[in-house]
Amino acid sequence: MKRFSLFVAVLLAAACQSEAPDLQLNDLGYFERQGVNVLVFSNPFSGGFNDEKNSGIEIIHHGVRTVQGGAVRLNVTPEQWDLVPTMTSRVVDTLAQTIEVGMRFNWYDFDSRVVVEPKGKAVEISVWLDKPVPEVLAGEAGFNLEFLPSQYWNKAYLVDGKPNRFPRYAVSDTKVRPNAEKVRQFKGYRTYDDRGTGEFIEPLPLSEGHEFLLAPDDPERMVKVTSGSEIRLYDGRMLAQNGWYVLRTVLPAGQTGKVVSWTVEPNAVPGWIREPNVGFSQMGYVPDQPKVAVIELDKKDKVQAKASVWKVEADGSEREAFSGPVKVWGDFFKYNYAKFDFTKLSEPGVYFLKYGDVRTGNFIIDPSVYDKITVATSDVWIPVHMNHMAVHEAYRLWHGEPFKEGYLQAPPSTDHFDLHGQGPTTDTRFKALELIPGLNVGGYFDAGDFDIETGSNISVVMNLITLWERFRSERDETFVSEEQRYVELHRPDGVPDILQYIEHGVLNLVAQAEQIGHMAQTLSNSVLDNYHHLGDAAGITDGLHYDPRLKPYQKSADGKSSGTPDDMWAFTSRNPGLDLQAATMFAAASRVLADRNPGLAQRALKQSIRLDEEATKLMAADTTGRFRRRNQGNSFSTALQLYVSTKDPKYLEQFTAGVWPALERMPMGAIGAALDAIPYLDDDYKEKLRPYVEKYRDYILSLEEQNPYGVPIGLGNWAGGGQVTGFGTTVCNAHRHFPDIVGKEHIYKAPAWLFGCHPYHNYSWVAAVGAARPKQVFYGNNRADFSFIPGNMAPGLLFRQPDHFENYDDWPFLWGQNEGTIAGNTGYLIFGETFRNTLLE
Ligand SMILES: [Ca+2]
Ligand SMILES: [Ca+2]
Ligand SMILES: [Ca+2]
Repeated sequence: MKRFSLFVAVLLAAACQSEAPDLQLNDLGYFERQGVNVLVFSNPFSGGFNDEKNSGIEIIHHGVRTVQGGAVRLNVTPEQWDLVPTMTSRVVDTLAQTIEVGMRFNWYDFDSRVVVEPKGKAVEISVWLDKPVPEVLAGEAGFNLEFLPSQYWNKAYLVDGKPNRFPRYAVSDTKVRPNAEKVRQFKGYRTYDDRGTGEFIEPLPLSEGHEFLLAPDDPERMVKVTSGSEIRLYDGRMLAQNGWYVLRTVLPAGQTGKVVSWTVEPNAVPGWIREPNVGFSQMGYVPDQPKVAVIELDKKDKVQAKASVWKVEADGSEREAFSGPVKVWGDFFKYNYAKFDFTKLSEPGVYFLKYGDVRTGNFIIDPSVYDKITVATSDVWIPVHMNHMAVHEAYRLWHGEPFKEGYLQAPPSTDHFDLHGQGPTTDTRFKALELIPGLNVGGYFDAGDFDIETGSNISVVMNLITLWERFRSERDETFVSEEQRYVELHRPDGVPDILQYIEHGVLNLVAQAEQIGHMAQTLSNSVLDNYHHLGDAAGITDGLHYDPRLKPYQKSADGKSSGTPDDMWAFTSRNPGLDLQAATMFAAASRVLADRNPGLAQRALKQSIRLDEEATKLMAADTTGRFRRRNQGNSFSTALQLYVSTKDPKYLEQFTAGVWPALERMPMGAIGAALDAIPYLDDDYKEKLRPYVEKYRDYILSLEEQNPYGVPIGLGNWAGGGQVTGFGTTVCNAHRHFPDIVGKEHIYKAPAWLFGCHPYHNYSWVAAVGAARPKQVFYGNNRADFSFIPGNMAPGLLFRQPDHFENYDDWPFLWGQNEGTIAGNTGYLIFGETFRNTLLE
């Protein structure tokens, strides 16, 4: 009997395997079989932030993008600022079923080609050279392919049959080599601090051989890689926490033609169908709102006719509370979508959904579910991002006081690594590398990094002012002492937190205006090796003034300075557009801070008037037109701010002269700001706005045709969470002012998306906010701990060409999907408060 069933099983397995189709080139230009997608430079390396672990040859394996970075690279484990190849050509040959990509490293005048073609269930990847590897890169250039650590760690692998296990943490062997042998990094910067040794670190291989079988213990992750050349496995996390496991073959020196060839066979589970992703709001629902789950389905999956809602009773038992039809919505990119409407269910309680074999986490129906959606952001995320302060929470130190040594003038003609640069002059009274006094006060860390991005900080203060003026939240859960440079979370101190947060932002910005004379672009790192810092911000620099007369790492006798060139720099090229934005913000801040901190309010108003005059003159005198063009966008909303602050009718004229043309030119872009003006203008203005609100309603309805979620879904390399909160705020305001045009049912779409009703998985995008399952990992400054900072809203759903959406929740390191920014998260606060107040009306 036993023998018989084994025999049948073998027969069945053989039948399945012979039926499983081979990899084929599809219409979208990648190789496909059920469970396996092999993409060849559908996403080329961009070079902007360099290696983002999003490019080259990629494999989406049973729905998860577990392999990327396939390309000729110059390092055993490339870091984010190592050189990436430029794609010079990409030819998809549908007849020959091949994809060929040309790659070039300009700096080294080094060209190569990679050809990928299907061989049954595998692909053959070959590297071709028309000229030999340049001598300086011999032994350095190789073909690399990278595997996602969180999907492989603790799993087994076989090398030429010998068993091994992928390490959970980076603990392999390294060697050091002289800096002279280091391949150039981005713009000539260095990602590492060599501590005076003159040497860089290179990881040594974990294993080497000709046949690697990865994850034989996990059929969804199993991949076989074979080659006539030697393949080595490295752990990229040895150099950078965001490194991946790298398989690599060094290109042979002095050879041309086909120099390396690999066969890569990703296993496909026979008959695999992706598990349905049932999207619902992890925050739950208020009783009278629409309640619609969106179910994301494999196109090969059969849609179930019905779904149900189950109630968890007070004694722990479960009963079906509602059952209803599932309606097919249709295809959107890779998957098929269906909706399940359970609006009729309104009794408060604890529920979960059942669709086929899927049982979701639980959610609540109750009038109070949205009451606390902004609390984690305002009580934790915002204060944790306060610069120049020590931030404590109960037993925990989030960070000590950073940058005690202050900021130096950035030298002219500095091409920076975080999208900034210092122009040919300083535009200030300071010499290159001279200390600019008084800048180490106030301000907010930009995002997952620690610079003070001036534009973002201006937006933050404006967002906080908007919050204060619209909602007057007196919430006091944070102790802030600028004198002690000390913040303690969850300790009320008698002052509304928002006013303290506004004050903290203004302190830095007003110091910039006073000390520099205008707004800096950014206060940022001078060296790349501390820009990628993770952990306590107080340790980024040594806190001692840089003295070039001392040797690096040497301290002065008085202990106040050091020879380590780690001090932060102020990038001070003047941009009058930024000065104007600051002038608007200072005007608003002066009215909000007048009672709380009259001295600071006066300083802000003085800078507002001065910057406004100077910047206006500079822009008028500008013959190149670059300032005017750059700053055309916001003029009418700026005029509104100035009108509210000063009541000067000339600003009202400027506003009305700007708003109507803007509404004609970009109706969806301008409507939010136009609605914001209603409380300050007369009834005629509101009536004149009506047809534009009707257009906006049509836009809201058109989104329901565009995708199954009814919100704008961004396709950029920074996911569109901010677009969704902006949309949510505008829909709420449109409904509040024109309820006859924009019905209340539309206001619930943005929160549903934010809290779990979206593609890929159904976790809330906001850290620690959402009942059963908020996201677990974010790209905060604690990302090395695979953690989060509560209240962070992730950008969310990242699009990868040509048809893949993703949001890793076991790997925090892709900023485009998991970072939070100070402007974005204060935008989330505005959305949250607007939504909550709209519900109350
Ligand atoms: Ca930054
Ligand atoms: Ca407080
Ligand atoms: Ca220093």
